[in-house]
Amino acid sequence: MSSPVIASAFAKYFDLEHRFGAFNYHPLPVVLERGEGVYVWDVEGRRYLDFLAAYSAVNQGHCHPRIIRRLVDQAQKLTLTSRAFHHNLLGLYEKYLCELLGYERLLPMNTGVEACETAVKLARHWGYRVKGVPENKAAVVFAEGNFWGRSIAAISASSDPLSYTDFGPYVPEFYKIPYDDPEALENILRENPHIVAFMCEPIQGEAGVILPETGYLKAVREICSRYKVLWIADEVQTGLGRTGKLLACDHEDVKPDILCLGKALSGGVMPVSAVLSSSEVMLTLKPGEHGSTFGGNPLACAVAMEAVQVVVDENLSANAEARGRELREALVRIDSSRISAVRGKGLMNALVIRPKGGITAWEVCLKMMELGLLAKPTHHHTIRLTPPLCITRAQVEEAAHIIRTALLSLDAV
Ligand code: IF1
Repeated sequence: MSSPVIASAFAKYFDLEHRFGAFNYHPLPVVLERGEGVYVWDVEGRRYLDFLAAYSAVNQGHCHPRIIRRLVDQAQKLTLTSRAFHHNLLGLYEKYLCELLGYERLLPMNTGVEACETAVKLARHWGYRVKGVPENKAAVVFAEGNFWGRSIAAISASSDPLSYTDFGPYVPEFYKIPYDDPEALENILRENPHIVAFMCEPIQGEAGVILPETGYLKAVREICSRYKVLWIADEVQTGLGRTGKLLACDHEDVKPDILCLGKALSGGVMPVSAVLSSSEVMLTLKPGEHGSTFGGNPLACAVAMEAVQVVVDENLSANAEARGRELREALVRIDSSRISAVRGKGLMNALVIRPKGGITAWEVCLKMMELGLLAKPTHHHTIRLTPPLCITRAQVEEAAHIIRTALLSLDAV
């Protein structure tokens, strides 16, 4: 923290977390208390452009008035019935999202990791009941560099030692192949007839915004179909406008067998996730075989319908495409030897920092914070730049100016 004034104002909040919390995060030293659109404010009233957008959960912008109104209205009416009873919004919500995205059926969950885990369970079930895989032999293939959460299944699929070390034993029959490598996929499917699914992100997020070659998703689609293996697309982060299309898979006009959504499905208001698929896959589940107390609750259904309709009504996909281009153009114009790469699609972007003179991506983020922009470094010196999709051209310029100023002021050191 370079400013002692801010540090002292934040100290009591840091101190409480330090005394009573778990240390499983390393946040930037800022304490936020309010958000609106692309902006958030700290407890001292300082305003920041939010270039993390809660890891793409706040695509619609903070506290979107339509989503909050729907949340409050529904909260005053009915919040949770459990799935022991029907309620008046679940079917409407399922129909709405299925028709919008071209799927036959939807299964509601809460967090992204639950949606992904559900997809894997569903694929195993389909493997036994439809594909004819022998008992307990079902295998699932994942792409190296994947990230789908912190559950034991998710870390079993992970290739990041930080995620899985000392949390074993792991889920068996999970295999990892290189990302963006159709040949590796074909090879493993050829070798093992018990593979039921291949799961991947259309653009890898946690791995550092890794864009596959154009044609990869089409190849994955074709190979999976040929080997009668389900393709699971994890669009928890890339979905709902983030990459410039409603789904990132739309860039290659391909449709996964199982689609996982989360994050922006609620506009960042509450955890809402979903798994979509065909009847053939979804109807292998019978009562009692899967579920969740909160999954598909009335509050979530109301909020999700409104949140997705906001993405549609406000043309947020198109805005992501246009503003993303402007952002990348502005970033590549910055004349700083600290930038080693700029990449992305729509508003899922990465700025890769070349560490030198003791200045890493972390220091760049601290400097940007001081100048009024919040972003977070990930592995490999990559700073993720993923603002809410409602960002305007002027706000992109404001952000680019801050990023430029931060980099150049560090150059001067
Ligand atoms: C954290 C990153 C983002 C996801 C994809 C499923 C999930 C996620 C593609 C699980 C979650 C998160 C969680 C967040 C950090 C984060 C992240 F930095 F790891 F890479 F978004 F960019 N599939 N992503 O990205 O969803 O269960 O969390 O709702 O703090 O762990 P969840």
